[in-house]
Amino acid sequence: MSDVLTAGARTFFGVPSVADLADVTAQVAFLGVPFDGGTPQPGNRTGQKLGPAAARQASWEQFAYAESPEDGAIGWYDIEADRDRLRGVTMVDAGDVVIQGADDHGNFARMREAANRIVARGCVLVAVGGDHSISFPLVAGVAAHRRVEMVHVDAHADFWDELDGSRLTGASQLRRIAELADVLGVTALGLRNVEREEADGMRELGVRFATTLDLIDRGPAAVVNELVPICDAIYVSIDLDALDLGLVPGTTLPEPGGLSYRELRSTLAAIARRGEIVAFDIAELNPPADSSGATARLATWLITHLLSELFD
Ligand SMILES: [Mn+2]
Repeated sequence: MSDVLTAGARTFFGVPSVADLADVTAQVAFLGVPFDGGTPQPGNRTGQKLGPAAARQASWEQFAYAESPEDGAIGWYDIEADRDRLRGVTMVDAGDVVIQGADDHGNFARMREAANRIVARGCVLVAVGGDHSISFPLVAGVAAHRRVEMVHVDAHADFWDELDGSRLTGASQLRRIAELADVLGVTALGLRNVEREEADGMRELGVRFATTLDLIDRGPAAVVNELVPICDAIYVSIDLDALDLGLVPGTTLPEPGGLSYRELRSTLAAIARRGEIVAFDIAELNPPADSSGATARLATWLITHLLSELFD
């Protein structure tokens, strides 16, 4: 009765789910990180923990996946290039990291462990948050397996040393990442709302950075080619607020004057030409602020477009 009924939980893009990371053999593994306990207070909105579920829902129709898991993606037709994209790429949904209340040490340890196991299986990790604090344990887990160049695409630098005594919020995670011995270098792109103290910190720690205006005025490829070194492995973290406020009302801290969707795609395409993107995350999808669902849809198109670059 498959023409009448549909069964099972929704996964990212309808790909098969796996119950045990040890069984993962696909080229791509999606990971939900339903955590918003790293949201800086006061004043910021929570709700990012609902991001993975909203993204799974929004992703359902963007490309097709074969009936049989080993056949991989059927893909999608890219009319602009008159080509089929993602055809045959194998993917799994690894589920969500276990998040338990009042156990942030354990929550972060599980994020780190999940990311580490996925890349150790040879999969490209695609993590969907969650607030931006998740990037620190995810990068740490990836870098423990394979040293990476870090590229952070965000309106904000997220470079506070600490905020009200916490060193692990989504306002500090890039600084924690820059302090990791297994991270070779850090580039921050798309900045436009940054405190002087953060900019000073980035200069002290040798973080390369470009503003939104730099990307728009000089073009994404010129900026990326100047700042991101040619390297073996890259981790990309994308905060949706790198995009213009009007495109991402359903993010936590939308900022005007941001990148267009095309400019972000061009930025990511240029990054993908500097080395192998072994993992990326999309942070700050905030479903309570996303009444139309358009931001979730944008986030999942961004995943589709970036994966299409990686497997072109
Ligand atoms: Mn951020």
